[in-house]
Amino acid sequence: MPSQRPRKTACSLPSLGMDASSLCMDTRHYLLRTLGAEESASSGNSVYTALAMSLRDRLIERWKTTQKKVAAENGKRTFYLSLEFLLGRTMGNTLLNLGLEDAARDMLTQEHRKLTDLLEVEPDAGLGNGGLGRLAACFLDSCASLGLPVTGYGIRYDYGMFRQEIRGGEQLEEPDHWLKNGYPWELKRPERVRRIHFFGRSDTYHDAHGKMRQRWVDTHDVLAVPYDIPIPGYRNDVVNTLRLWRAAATVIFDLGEFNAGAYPEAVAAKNSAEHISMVLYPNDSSENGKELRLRQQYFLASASLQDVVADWVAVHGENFRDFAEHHCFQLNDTHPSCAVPELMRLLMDEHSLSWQDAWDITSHTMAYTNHTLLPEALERWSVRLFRQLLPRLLEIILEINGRFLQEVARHAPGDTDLLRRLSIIEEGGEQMVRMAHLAVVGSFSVNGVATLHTQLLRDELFADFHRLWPKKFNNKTNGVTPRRWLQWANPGLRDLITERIGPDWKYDLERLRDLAAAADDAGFRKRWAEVRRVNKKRLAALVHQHTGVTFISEALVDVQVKRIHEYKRQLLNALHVIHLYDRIKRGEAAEVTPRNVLFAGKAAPGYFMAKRIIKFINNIANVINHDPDTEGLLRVSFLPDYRVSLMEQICAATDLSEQISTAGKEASGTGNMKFMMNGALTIGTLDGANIEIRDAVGPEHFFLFGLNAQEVGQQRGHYNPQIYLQADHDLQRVMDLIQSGYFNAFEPGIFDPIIHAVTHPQDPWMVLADFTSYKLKQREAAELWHDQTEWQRLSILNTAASGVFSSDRTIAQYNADIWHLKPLIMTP
Ligand code: T68
Repeated sequence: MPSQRPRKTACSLPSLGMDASSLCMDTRHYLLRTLGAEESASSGNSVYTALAMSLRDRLIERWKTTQKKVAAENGKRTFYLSLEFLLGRTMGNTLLNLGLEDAARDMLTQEHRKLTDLLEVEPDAGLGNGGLGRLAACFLDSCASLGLPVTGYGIRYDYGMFRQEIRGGEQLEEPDHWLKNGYPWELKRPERVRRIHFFGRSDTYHDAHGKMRQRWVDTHDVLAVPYDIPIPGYRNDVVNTLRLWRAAATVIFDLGEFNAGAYPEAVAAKNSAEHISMVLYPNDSSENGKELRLRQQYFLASASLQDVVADWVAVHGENFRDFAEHHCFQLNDTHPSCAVPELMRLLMDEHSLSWQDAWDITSHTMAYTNHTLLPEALERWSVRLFRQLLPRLLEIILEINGRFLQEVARHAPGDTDLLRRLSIIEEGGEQMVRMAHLAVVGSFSVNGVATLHTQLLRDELFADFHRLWPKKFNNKTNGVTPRRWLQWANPGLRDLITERIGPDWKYDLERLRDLAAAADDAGFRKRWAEVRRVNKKRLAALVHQHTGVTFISEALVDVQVKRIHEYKRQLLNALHVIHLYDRIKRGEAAEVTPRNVLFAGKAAPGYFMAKRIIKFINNIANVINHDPDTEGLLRVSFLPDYRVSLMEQICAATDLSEQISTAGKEASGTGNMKFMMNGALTIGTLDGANIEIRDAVGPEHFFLFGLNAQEVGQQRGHYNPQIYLQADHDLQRVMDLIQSGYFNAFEPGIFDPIIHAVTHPQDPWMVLADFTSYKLKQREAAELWHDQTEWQRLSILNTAASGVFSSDRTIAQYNADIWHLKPLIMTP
């Protein structure tokens, strides 16, 4: 019999059901057939994984359709380049966005399991430090929800942000092995691996047409392997992609060495390549200048740009004429700004474009977001390191700078000081590459993240650039995704809001305005307070479980959670806590409003003062919580291992949100928005987005205190903390108590650095300058707490005014002013 080739059959799969029984069938299938678990005795972990796989199937269906649609439309696309994506957990968000929450709950109920227990199995994907990384994650959610074709590019770190333990009041760092049980939300794409060059040298040669060209030779290469995570939009069938790169060796073993018996040497090469994506740098506001960090930065930029260029070439061949019209690269701070010289290199060295053509494309596709004004956080890399690690890139950077400075010199002949200030290369000591200057010169758009911050960029940090190119600069006030931060984190409030104003706010958060009228409805206020009370009970249980501290029921929940940094002034809050304690001790207990003060946050492992502040807070908490005089009046706790999934519980249960940075130092803040959305009142300085929060809710509904940014600037150079100490007797008592060793009885001297920091005229954060006005505002807040009618009214008004802080608004503005993408419309 002649062998017959099997007939080709069109085998299209039926769409997956979106009801509880389809979900149940699939989850059982994965549990029993893929994971090989015993149905009756399967662990939470296997059930979690099986459900995740069933959900992933439903995501992949929509992912494919979205990708086809994007290809068919052949429109412009944006690529969000970020060293950090702080995703947190994914299952809840997937259920919410796909509309499968009830189906999953019903299915699990039938199995005698609780959804809430299952969700706790998932480790947070902690691939970020704080605000900047979480912003990237909120933006991806908004882009997908608005149907914008935006792809995230990042690094798949084996170890994310360290896990924080508190022992004896001090921070201990433990590695975060978040992948140890596998990660069901990613798909490896080995067929799209890219090769990344390091070291070597730049070589001049003549091409086939006799043209003189450059190429990068004798390189040590590393492979970049992509892992894709689906990013679903909110109930719109759009699924975008977050592509994370993992480093791998080009050859697993050096066979020569291996055969010669040098096993460790042979394996070493593999290890050194894989180190690149091993661990996230845990610094949130200082650059550390480590070579490995620069390797990570270039690795991300090169892999992502090669990926995009390869897709272009596959469709358009070597014709790059329309490339700029089809692409935008949004740089999340300067961390991925190697993208500027790297795109130049790819276009010139690998695709034969002229300098001018490559520059036209690069400078019309790059857009840069700045997140900080702090000088210690502005990235500078030594020219020496660049020359060694990325010689061809340095050559291109020097050429960009040379051409740029020539243009400046034409505009301002003879102004050598201006050239020195604007140069991408800092001269003087060791030559350094100023990454922010590289990003500004190479981008068509530069934005800050809140109105004040953008103003300070224009007037101070980038004043010379702003005079040169005023139109390049724009503001995009940050936002947060209302799916995770209101709907998911606070289902009680979500349902109450929907009952009152209907469901439209879920698609347009500005509709929360309609809630304002309900603030005057006593019945509604009561239910609002009841939802918040339930949330607070849940938080109290969590705090008790992890710290042993028992919250006072019905007391004001006063919260400061964020990275520990001197500019964020956890110390100011701590001094105020000591003041409250002092009032209790000196017989004013009757005037002290019962309060639970909650702190949480991580300190960069090398940041001595931040770690000492953690110890200080823990010692204060220990003394206060064990003093019987404080019973029912004051509780203080430091919740360890602050992360996205903890904030989901905290923000829904907070009465008073502490946003107390030194004015001019916090670029925006985004925690402030999460608290407001959930009905917290804010006590804060005129800094970052606090200013816009106050404008939105009305100045009379915001506890404002402290110096403004201008006043902070004016004090610089003649700041004298002694004046503030002498003027406030309460402050003197607080400082005396600390000085007396009251909070470090068996640890002599450990808080001397703190006393020194706040009493020294060089204190850049001016903690004592703001103490008195802070104390008075805290007193106002405490008094208002006694008027629960008014407090709940303001709580509702805060939520009602929070619509503008949706990241959907932010992304719509990025799109209108910078990206100009056409939204995808998915037809069923
Ligand atoms: C934050 N920056 C800003 N940086 O501090 C905050 N830095 O005001 C703002 O709201 C937020 O960005 C979003 O715009 C950061 O979070 C970092 O995490 C970071 C990481 C590495 C190096 C430097």
